[in-house]
Amino acid sequence: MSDTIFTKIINKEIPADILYEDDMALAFKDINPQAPVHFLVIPKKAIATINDITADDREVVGHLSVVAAKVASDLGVAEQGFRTVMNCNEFGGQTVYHIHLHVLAGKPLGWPPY
Ligand code: IU
Repeated sequence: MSDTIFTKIINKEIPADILYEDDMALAFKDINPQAPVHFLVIPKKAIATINDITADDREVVGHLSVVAAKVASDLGVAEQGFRTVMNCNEFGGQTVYHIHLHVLAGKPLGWPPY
């Protein structure tokens, strides 16, 4: 797949407000927050959509939730609660084709999301 802007963030070619990084994943603040706390957790491996995840990606994809909970805890929002969302393709509202877990927190969130 072609690189997205998230590859540039991973490679530190463009700045981002990074909250956490390890060998598999990166978490950074969303540039256009939809809640008082809104950050993204992305794998360093470029996977375009949920549809492109394979069995070999189980560890890295599962790790995204581990990082989401850790960063939420570090930011003091884990106990109140938060929402994770991974959009897929056009109808899912995906705009950046490098999978990412949205983590939204800091206020009671409405449901359903429309
Ligand atoms: P989506 O699920 O693909 O729609 O989410 C993409 C998100 O990436 C969206 O919330 C953007 O605000 C966010 N984002 C960002 O944080 N930094 C960027 O440089 C770009 C998009 I482009």
